[in-house]
Amino acid sequence: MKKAIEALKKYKSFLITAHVNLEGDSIGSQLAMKKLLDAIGKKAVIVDDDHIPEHYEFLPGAGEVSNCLEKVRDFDAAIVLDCPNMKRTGRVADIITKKKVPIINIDHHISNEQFGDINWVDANASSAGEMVYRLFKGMDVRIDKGTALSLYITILTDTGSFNYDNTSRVTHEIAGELLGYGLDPAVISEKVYEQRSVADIKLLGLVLSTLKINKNGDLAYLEVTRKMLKSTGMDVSRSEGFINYARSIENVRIAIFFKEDPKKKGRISVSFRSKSGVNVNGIAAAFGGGGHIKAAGCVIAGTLAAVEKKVLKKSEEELRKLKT
Ligand SMILES: [Mn+2]
Repeated sequence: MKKAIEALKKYKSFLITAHVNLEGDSIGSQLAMKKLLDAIGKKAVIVDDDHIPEHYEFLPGAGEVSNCLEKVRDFDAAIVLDCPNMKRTGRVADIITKKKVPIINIDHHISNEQFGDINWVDANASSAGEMVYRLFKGMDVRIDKGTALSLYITILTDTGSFNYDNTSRVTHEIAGELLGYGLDPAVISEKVYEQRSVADIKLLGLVLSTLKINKNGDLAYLEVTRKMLKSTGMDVSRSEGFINYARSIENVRIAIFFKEDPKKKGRISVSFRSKSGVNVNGIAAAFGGGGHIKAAGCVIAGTLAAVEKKVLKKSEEELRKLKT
């Protein structure tokens, strides 16, 4: 953290980015980071491969996030948030590596590959946003209401509304302090979680109808196909969170969500969630991905059926290992 602070003070202009498939933590931590840099008189621009999902557009500053990668201005350092590796930034990775500027890697994924020139990785942090919060404190920069909102969103969403085991007394203390800036948790929750369209719920119905359970009843999986996305007119990002239905089934220890890539045929994104002590980071890592102990992901080339076969085999092995 000390080295990250030194770098923020040293360089003058920054490119801030985060992972593709933007969600609460990646969006909120970037917006708060930009506020921090603005406050200490630095130039900063947020550049992402993806667009901000509609239900996060209410966040202050969300409108300034650039997706025009070809128009990226000069910058003398890059800040990569919430990414275990550079690949996760999508096309932004090229822009940064071509520039050969120092990379400041700030992340809380256990699978982080220490790809930066400065690597501040804390797998115990609830969210990348919590780490940005600590920068505000460490650099003695005042948090305003808008920043408090962005930071609160990072913790709220990455802890699954304070349900996952990255939730601690400290997480609640920080969230409590942030609410003290005049935030209304019920209003925020409604904005983040209760803006679903009818098509969202129809997509959920289609996805839930694919639910399958293994023989032992400890592995449940779901899929979303290109056809489902097309018939509902939905973006794959709208299926974020559906996997929790599979995990919520009694006795299930591993839940898997297979997603056909709507942009590229023959590419499947696989999300893993676990409970009762199963480490899915290891399973995702076996396929070139990673994440956290209880939430991880990877991308595998192949047909849905072929990818499912491979991943289910590996996951069953992992579950068997736990029993012996
Ligand atoms: Mn995160």
